[in-house]
Amino acid sequence: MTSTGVLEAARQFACEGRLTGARRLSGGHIHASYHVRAEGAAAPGYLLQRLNTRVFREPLRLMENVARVTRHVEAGLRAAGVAHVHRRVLHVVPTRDGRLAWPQEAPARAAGGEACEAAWWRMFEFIDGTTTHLVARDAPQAEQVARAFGEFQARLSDLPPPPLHETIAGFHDTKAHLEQLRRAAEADLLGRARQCRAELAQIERHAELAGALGGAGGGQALPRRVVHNDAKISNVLFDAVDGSALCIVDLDTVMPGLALHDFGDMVRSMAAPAGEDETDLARVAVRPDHLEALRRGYLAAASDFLSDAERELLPLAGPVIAFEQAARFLADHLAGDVYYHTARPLQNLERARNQLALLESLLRAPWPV
Ligand code: GN1
Ligand code: MG
Repeated sequence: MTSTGVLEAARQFACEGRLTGARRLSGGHIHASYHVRAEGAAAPGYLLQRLNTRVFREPLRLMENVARVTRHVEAGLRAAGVAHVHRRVLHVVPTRDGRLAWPQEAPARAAGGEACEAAWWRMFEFIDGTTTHLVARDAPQAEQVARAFGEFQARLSDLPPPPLHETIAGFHDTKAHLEQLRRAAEADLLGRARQCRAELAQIERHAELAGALGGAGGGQALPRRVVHNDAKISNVLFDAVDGSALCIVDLDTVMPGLALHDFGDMVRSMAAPAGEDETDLARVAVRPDHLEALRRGYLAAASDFLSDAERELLPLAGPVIAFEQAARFLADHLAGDVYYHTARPLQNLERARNQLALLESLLRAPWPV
């Protein structure tokens, strides 16, 4: 996408100042993100995103959710007298005609004659002076992030009806992800199944994890709450100066789900010293002090609303989500890397191996008491 094309999209939004340039931001497996500079605006520029409509098929419903969630969190922060609210929650910038996203019409044919897809864009105020992390630097940082996601769930626990839209159906349906993997292996479109027999077998050995959060306390279903659904450390902005966790981002999958799925993603992204793209699997090993910090941080914010059944199943949340993510990466490898952005061949297979190493390490790690 050319810089002119990005600026053309940016100009559809009700932003202030003169837009002077756009820079592609790295990170994120799904959308393309840009920092748009604006001279003379109160905000330090804008975050413009081209939405991946293969993954999120209904951009306006998605943005309705994001707008409701951000407004609710903002109101809660203001009511609690929290300082610098504009740095602690995303702020949606609507289009000039008041819509939450801009549908860019597809040109009939691109210059090269190749068909071009329509695109949807959205904008937020940019939050500057922040950094992100792919893994937790130390146990206090892990504790802080876990508390931040717990507070996020707590703030959304009184979101007024109606329920949020389901932006991706069955998003954390672990059984469905396992089935999808089995189908991808069966179809074996690219002849890759032979090369990942060991990983497929390893997943099958842990297949019972797919139903592990299905019920507790005599088969009772766990409560559905408004949760983030992608609660990894890279979805938190930290203050570049004091290192504190400032703002939770990537709100595309905030919708009804299980609180434990969020806790599982916290464990998945912070228990080990290496992230999901690490290929040295010796580094993908659980740090027990981080596990303890995650539990402490999360319970500090969430213990008021968690049920006994949820509390009992906390130790299984990390393994379930590592299992699910391994199945998703492996299924995408088998299907030809159609879902997750990849930078090199075999990256999804390597990610699956990484998540399986994490899973084995989590299953061996003693749960802190
Ligand atoms: C995707 O776009 P990103 O990197 O925040 C994915 C998550 C996965 C994650 C793996 C909509 O998130 O579910 O856990 O990659 N998001 C979607 O890191 O599929
Ligand atoms: Mg995401």
